[in-house]
Amino acid sequence: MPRYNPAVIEPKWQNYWESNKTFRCPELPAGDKVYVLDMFPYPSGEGLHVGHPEGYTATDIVARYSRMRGKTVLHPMGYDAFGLPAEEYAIRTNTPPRVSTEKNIANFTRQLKMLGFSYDWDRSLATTDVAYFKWTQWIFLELFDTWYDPAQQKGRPIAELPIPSDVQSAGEHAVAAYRDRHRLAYQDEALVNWCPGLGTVLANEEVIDGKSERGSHPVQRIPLRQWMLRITAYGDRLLNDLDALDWSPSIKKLQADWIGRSTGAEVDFPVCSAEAFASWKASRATRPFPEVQPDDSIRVYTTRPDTLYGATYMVIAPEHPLVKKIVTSAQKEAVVKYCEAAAFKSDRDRTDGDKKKTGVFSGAYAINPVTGTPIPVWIADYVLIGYGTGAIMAVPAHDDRDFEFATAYHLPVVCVVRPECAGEALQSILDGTACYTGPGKAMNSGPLDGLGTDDAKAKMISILSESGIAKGAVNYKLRDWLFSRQRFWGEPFPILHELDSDGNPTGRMRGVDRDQLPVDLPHLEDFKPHGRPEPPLAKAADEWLYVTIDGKRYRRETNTMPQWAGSCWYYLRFIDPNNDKALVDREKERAWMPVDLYVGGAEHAVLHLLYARFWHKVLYDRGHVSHPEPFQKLVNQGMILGEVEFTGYQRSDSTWVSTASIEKGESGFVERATKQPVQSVKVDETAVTKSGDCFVLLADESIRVDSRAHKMSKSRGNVINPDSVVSEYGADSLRLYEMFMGPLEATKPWSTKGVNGVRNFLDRVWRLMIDTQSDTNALVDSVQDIAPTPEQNRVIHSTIMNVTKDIESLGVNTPIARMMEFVNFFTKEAVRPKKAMETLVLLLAPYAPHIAEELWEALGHTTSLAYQPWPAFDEALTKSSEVEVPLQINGKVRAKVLVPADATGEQLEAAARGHERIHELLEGKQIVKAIVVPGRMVNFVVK
Ligand code: ANZ
Repeated sequence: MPRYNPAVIEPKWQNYWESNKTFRCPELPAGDKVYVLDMFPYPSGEGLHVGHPEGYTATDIVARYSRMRGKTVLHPMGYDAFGLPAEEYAIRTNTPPRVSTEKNIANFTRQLKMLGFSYDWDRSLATTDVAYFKWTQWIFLELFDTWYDPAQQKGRPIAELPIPSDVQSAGEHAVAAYRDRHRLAYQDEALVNWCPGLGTVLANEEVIDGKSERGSHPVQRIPLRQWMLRITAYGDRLLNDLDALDWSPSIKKLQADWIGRSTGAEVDFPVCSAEAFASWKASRATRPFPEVQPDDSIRVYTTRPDTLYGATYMVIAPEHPLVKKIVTSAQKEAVVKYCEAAAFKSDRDRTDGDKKKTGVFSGAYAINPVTGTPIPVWIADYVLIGYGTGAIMAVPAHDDRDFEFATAYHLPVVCVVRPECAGEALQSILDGTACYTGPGKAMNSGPLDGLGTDDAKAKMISILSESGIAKGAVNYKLRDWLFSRQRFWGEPFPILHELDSDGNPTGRMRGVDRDQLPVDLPHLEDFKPHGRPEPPLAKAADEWLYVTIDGKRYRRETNTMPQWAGSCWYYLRFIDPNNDKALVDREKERAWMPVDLYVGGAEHAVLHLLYARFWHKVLYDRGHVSHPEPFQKLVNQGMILGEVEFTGYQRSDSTWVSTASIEKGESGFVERATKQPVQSVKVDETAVTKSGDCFVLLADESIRVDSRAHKMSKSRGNVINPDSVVSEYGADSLRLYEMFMGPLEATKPWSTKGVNGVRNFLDRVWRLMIDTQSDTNALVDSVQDIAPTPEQNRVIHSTIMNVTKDIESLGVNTPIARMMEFVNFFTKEAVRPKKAMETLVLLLAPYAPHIAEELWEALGHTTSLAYQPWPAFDEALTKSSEVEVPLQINGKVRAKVLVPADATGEQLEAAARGHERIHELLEGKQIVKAIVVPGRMVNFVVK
């Protein structure tokens, strides 16, 4: 085989690895372990895109490198295969989702194997495997069997939940209901986005402006009985435990913001009726207001209890249970209408700062507990029912949203925090014509006056707590996790609902006995949604739907779990994929966890990682895993954009205008000088050249053009298919290129030219060792079994050192440049010591494993290099033995001298004085001073 031919080499080594099970990982690590994990893909019908191999190559480099460092490496791959596309495909084509899913998995596996990743394929799994989701259901039962004990800060078995005596005495049914209310997996009426047009419930992300993202059908918020997971109980631990993780600060912040812990107070405002208010007003009575109805207090959550004196009105969410109770007959019609309209808006729309705030007066008043003054209670959808208490005290002087609302509805604004600023800015805040949200000194606030914001908050809480009106409170943005979907292609819940003798649900439920798991999906002919918010599994045959245990009849739960479920614990199953006694063997779990490196897309920075951490903590509390966190180090790979596209601009006569000479006109761009419109024209990359920071036309370098890379998308037609890159350049070139593009975390544009560049490099590596004239892989004559020269040694050792250091810190792009330098150097050497060539092959192996194995074989080895020791370096040898030092006279370089790298100052000065040219120049001059920096420079200051 004369030339480098990846089409032959790559399948050869893939077969070798597969038949020799080269990357099979032992059950337990021998010595140090490394668990290197990729976020497993959803096997879509489109196959892999070039974004996938980016992260997978980086982890493969780490896995291969670690094996060569003698570590036992667990490096598995699988598929997150439940989900909507397979089900929609099923509806369209009447293909069972399992069939299309398996076809897609087969295609993904082919592509991943084609790229030479060193996975232990014997551990592969899909979340849709019945043997896998049996354990997903098992974990659900564990969540169902757990309550959170706030005192111990820990999930405990439901059997250990203390039952209050009044519940106990109310009977078995009450006790069961009490337990159900405390489980980590519980059922609740949740407001869901119901889309009658699509016949399904949608996630918040799928709703835009009150319409479904797909098809633009109206979406309504309706209460529906749903499964919820009590992730909020773990809010503090999910937040605090971030500290010890080796994750980027930005990802930690995203998680922390999502959890959104805030501290403040809950304060009760007694409601008074409109009549009581009217009579109070008529009598011109002053404080305190007598006729409160203490039963109907509005409890608010505030982070600024220091501003209570400035609360001039209140707002309750349209869904708040008090709405019906307090609304006056005069206001009823308007209120009902308003609340109905609010039901069509998503939380995102309601809190969108750009949208106009709306609301309606309830007719009722409440008493500000510190001023004793009645303030109006409004209903407005900028207050969400799901946050805090679903009601607020509005302080328009110090809260932007309240200020905007008060301005729109002419409600009073009372400044109670004096900021540090002065002049007009201060005056408008004091007047209530501007809002100030920062800290300052309390004013108009009775006993708080003069206190700083933090002190004022604390004092207000302490004053009000004495009379039981307020207490400190913590709130989270994090909501309990809505865990059920009205879909077919998901894990069935292992839950049975008890029926009475008439076949009606009694409200009691039980988990499926664990020895009856898995609960497989029923066979369904018809997957179509039926226009009611009832899951498709309800259409299953009675044999599936109804179960009789000990003479009692039950109906199975017909919701399915969301796609997130399977990805919450797959990393545990990889450790012990065939265990049919437990989700994972304890000893193996202890040996392999936590994951040492987890790499995946930044789009999973919040939900997947938070959900998986939550499940892990529950499993930890229940004694199934040994470590409180699953993923010790996390890296998010950057997005790969399409090729850079160039755009130039032309006048109507097709002459070019530089982008420097155009500006935005009323409709599109115009030439600045003439204000005439210009047309944008796509310019081919061969017609441009780089000039400084910009691109210009090759034909006329005064014409600048725009350059931009876009997200890859089918509609833009800029998607790169890994199959075609591999068939044209080879998998090793694709792998190498994806790393060469730049730092793993950066967003980078694709460049086919760049792939060609790394392919040329691999061709040069090949020719460095292989005689391309021979029929076999004979070595070129210059490769000889001979000791390297000192200079060759310097290149070898510094390359090893730099590549090693960079891989260790996951700088996977920079080692390639080092290897290129190495190849440049040895290409010029007449004699290429075999040792040097072997070193290069071993360094290259994690990046381009196929060519590396082939060359390793050509160098005379008979086994795979996968477990060859990684080359060692001697730092002393990386330094050049001699250095060139510039010699200056009065700061001007006049000559250079070669001296031993460790020459002392005196030796260096002597060498400088002895240099022929310097000697000449110094003759007859008076040397005022000689400045000598060993290894760096000599400067003679002369007169
Ligand atoms: C009075 C106040 C005065 C507030 C002030 C802020 C500034 P974070 O920090 O995000 O937790 N709020 C409370 N519950 C709400 C709900 N269900 N819907 C919309 N807004 C709600 O925000 C807490 C603040 O958001 C609370 O503090 C409350 O307004 C508002 F100068 O109370 B504040």
